[in-house]
Amino acid sequence: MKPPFPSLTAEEAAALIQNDQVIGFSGFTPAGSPKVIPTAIAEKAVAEHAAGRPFKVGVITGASTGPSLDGALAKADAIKFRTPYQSDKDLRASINAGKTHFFDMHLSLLPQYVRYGFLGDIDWAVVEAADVSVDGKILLTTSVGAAPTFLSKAKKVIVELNRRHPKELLGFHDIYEPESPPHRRPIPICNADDRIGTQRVWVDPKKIVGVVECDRPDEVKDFSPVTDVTTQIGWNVAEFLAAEIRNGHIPKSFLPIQSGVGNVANAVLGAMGEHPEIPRFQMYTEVIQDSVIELVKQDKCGFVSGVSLTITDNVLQSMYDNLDYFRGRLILRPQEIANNPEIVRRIGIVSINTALEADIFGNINSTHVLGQKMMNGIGGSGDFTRNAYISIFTCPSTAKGGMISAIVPMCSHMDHSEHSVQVLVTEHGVADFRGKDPRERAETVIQNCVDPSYRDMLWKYFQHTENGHTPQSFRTAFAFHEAFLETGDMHDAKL
Ligand code: 0RQ
Repeated sequence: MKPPFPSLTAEEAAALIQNDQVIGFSGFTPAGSPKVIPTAIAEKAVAEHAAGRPFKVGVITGASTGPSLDGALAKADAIKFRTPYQSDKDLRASINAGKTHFFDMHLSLLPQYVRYGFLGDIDWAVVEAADVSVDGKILLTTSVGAAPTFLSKAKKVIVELNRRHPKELLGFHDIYEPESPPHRRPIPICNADDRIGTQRVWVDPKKIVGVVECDRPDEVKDFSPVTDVTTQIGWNVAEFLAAEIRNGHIPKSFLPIQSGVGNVANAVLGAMGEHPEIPRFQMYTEVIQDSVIELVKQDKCGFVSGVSLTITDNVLQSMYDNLDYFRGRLILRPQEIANNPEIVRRIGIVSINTALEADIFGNINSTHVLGQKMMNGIGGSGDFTRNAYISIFTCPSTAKGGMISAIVPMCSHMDHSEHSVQVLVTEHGVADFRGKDPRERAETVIQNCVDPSYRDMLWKYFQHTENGHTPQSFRTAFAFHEAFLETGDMHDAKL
């Protein structure tokens, strides 16, 4: 059936976008982000630049996107500013070269920033949909993200109707936007599987200027295969949680799990699925990765609430082939609900996120390689960590073939402080910080988590630095980083 709004080509849609405008794109990770319209906007930018005219737009999305959005626009030098998260190599290079203004935000805050007007006017919402009705009801696809807020705040809307996604997705979304203060009420979610909103997003149909049809898969990359190191990290997390059930810190019925993004997170979930003492559990998380779908299929995960189905094409297809099985076991929510601190604290989430770097006192760097280069962004890790029942960070103890120790005297950038981080897990073991002062924390981390080749160096740093409640030496706190920049090996640190 023909869509009830003017049918546009991607190029006709791109022609409507003017230099300096701000676009709110749907999507959260590559899941559910428009593909053909942003690529056409990038092509327009190239043509405008060739004609000697300026063309850059402000780009806001739910989280990261894929190569047809962030990649294409970054390559075309078409991004004026970007928020709140990214993971595209071309965009990352442009950000780290100081060419693209990027501000890294807690993902739960993005929709209210837009709603409060902190980011200025939103000229366009460009939203991927599985269906759109004549009265403006939009059925989203593989993510919700911040799309409802973009749709309500944007002056005009273009829908990218992606035929790849079936209309039977109706019922997999739960759309709810909180009121702004001083009128905000409690968000009525008390269990991971509570439904509180509508199945589709409503937008004033007068704002919809057209519909671009396409048939394009999401651009979710395959994960690296699990390694001995990531498997051991996963097993250490699962053992720790099993012990917490045994000793009564966690109820026998277990608590909802949040799990971060990336290769390590994927391996952790695999181990949780296999551990005999981890009971069937629910997830109240943000990104639903391949490993979660596997756990739902096995019924080890009884219900998952998330923001996006960040799953590879084959896994998504296997889900679409069995949608009735997943109905009632999986729900997609806006990021400000999925990551909401009020709900995270209320329902008692066990958060598991990945660190790039940790220091011996339990501070965490999730974002900046060697303190300077942006990797992806803080994402939802802060939303969950600060408010969790137990907050866990994981990481391999070394990076770059052992030349980098992921555990250093002082983090080169700090995203999560010692006040929010309760447990650190590497392939070597677990450091439990609860009830420990900074000196006790350092001893536990060095004993249990550090790679053996760096252990004596960190003991030396700690034991020769006697001063204060948190012993630090300004002279040598960054000796590990300096050594890597000078020789390519942190083992050369001069302590
Ligand atoms: O680089 O690929 O060039 O070798 O960092 O490392 O071990 O593959 O880690 O895929 O699990 O991602 C923190 C980036 C981990 C991710 C991060 C290098 C290492 C490699 C990646 P190469 P791995 P993962 C909710 C939660 C923030 C957002 C978040 C992330 C690359 O988990 O973006 O938590 N988290 N969101 O070699 C220099 C170090 C390093 C290092 C690793 N100490 N120094 N480089 N690397 N440690 C979800 C969302 O918010 C959407």
